[in-house]
Amino acid sequence: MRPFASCRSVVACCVLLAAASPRPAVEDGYDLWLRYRLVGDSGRLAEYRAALTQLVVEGDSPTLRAARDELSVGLAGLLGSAIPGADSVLRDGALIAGTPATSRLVAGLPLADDLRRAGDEGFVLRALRVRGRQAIVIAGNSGVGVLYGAFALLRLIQTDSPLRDLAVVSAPALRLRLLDHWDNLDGTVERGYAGPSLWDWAHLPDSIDPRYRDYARANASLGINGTVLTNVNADARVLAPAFLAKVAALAAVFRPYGLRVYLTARFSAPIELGGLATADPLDSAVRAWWRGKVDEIYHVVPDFGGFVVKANSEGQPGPQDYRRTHADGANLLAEALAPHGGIVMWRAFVYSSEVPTDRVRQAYDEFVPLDGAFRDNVLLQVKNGPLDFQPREPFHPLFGAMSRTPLIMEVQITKEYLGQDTHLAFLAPTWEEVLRADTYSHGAGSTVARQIRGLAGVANIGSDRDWCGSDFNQANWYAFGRLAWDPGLSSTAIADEWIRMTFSNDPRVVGPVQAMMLASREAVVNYMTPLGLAHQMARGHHYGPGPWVSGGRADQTSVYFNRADSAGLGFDRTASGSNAVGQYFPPVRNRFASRDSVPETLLLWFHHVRWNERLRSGRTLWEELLRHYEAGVDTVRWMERTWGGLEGLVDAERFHRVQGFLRIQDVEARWWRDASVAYWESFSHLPLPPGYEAPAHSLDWYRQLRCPPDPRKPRCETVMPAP
Ligand code: GCW
Repeated sequence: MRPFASCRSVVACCVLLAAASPRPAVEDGYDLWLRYRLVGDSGRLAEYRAALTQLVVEGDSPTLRAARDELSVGLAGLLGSAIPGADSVLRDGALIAGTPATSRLVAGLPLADDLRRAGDEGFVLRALRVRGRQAIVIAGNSGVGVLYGAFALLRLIQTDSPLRDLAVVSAPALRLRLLDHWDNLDGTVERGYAGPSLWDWAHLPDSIDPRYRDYARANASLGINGTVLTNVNADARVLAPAFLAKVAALAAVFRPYGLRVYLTARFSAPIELGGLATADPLDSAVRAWWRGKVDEIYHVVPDFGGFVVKANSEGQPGPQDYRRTHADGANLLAEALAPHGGIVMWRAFVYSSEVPTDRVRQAYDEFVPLDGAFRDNVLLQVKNGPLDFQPREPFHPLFGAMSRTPLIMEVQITKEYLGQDTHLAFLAPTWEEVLRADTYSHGAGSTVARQIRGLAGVANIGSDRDWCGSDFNQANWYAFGRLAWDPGLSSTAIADEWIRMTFSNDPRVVGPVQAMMLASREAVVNYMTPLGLAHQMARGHHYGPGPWVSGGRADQTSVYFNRADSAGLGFDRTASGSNAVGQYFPPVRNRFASRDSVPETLLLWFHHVRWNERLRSGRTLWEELLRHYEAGVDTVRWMERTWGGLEGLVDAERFHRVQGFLRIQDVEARWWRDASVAYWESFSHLPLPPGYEAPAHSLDWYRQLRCPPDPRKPRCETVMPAP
């Protein structure tokens, strides 16, 4: 078998089809979930047309103009014709939008309580009578609240919801809702699978790509209020005047949409840019340099948000280079930002191969002793799990453990470890699982969502026409934004909205696509890293299986994490092992530590289990492991069939694109299963049960496959040897 031959020809076919198409690709993905196509598949069109006959946006700030533009374009598309603006008479069906300060109509309405609940950024949507006319009102205390409300109203129409008794008050649960771009100044994107960076540094600040505005619109539609433009593996040059002018140009485009700009700060910038001999955080010249630099930034970007910093991690410079602590480093920048209201998001993603303890313990060990040592405007940015954005990890033990330091949770929207551009993996369930996890830090009910001030998502956006490299990857940008606004939303509800806005309200589409999305992440877990395994991907680019990866830096290898041996599989993190389990609060600690109560999904994360040992299911580890790999592959096949059943219900362009990627996923899910099972078999020496689909090749065959080093889309086709 040549596992990659089929996917190659499908990709080629798609390219040819696109090239042969005589008309512009209408469903090329550019419009994201803001397509605003006629609500033809809704029985409510007549109701919507009657309810929305006149657009009255009172106020004239850039943000209110953005709200007006969005409503007029959106409603014209959804309802099939433009709705007239304000004139001297208020009509039945008026859509009134504004703040009490900008709108006499809004100020005259009994909305004081609702507006109080809406806060600075929230909004009120109400159907009510205004001056004797039946109206719909979008009210906020700020322009951006109104803008968010406008998007929320459009979403209700896009998702076929009734407007008659509309009464919504919505306010974001988290203050910081940010995208983190890992974009480099040379246009490459670390772990980006959607083309080169969106930021066209070469042509900024004079030439402004219209996409920047659409990027801001998409973020505002979700309530995302900040964007970190640059990679955490930072380049000091972004802080030089020429680049700051470019940053200022982007900030000007984003500002009306409530989207603040942040940058990553390279700790050694005072040396590289300032010509100083040191970057020691306690050195007075270094402090003066950062103060001057920050003043300079605020001069050109008055609403600059602040810095994200990766320090003393994976080779990045940091305060420990000068025998100072992370708190010394963070406080240096915080001190410079404080007079301007800026913040520092200091990353907790630190681990060192020189430290002999279990890698997943190290961030907690490093930062808990520093609790209380940070300035007020420092937040510690903690990844969702203690390792590194794996298909599944337990929640990070730092959540709840830093009572005097505000935390922000970082998740990865780009699917570095989950099949990158092609594999369908809807990530909302991953994030929902963590947000709802109970840390017990302050007794029962201390969920992770309650321990954080913000959510940062490593963006999956590039300059590909469809922004995210695949139609379904867009759902992860969407889900991230919705959860950052309301961490209590369910994955099911988010998928439902996204499908209706992106594809259709037709129940024959919504039901099956929702089922696919909700099953997809567990499928990836099953065929890549079932039962709590982690970091079994190929070295470097992390694409494809590599459970045998060893050598080099130990704490980045697969064998470090799987601990496979002739006795069994899994990492003992109980008291008899690394005792990482001890970093959790008691009831959680005990649940994870005990073989009787550890969730099966995390079994091998916390325990080394004998191959023949019986699990709670009654099956042995070996049997259970095989079942999970098989289930992963079966789910992908089922997704392929389910999608195949939608032909004719989904436009042909997207139907074929998704179909092609599902074929790739099918081939690669089997590659994952077979390579992994062949490898585990070399330790367990146990037979495969009768009827089990045996690996197509020998272990040696899988081991010698080589993918190119970190290419944009690392298919292995060019290097796949003949069987
Ligand atoms: O997930 C790992 C990635 C690195 C990344 C690092 C981090 C930006 O493999 O590419 O570097 O995490 O989060 O800093």
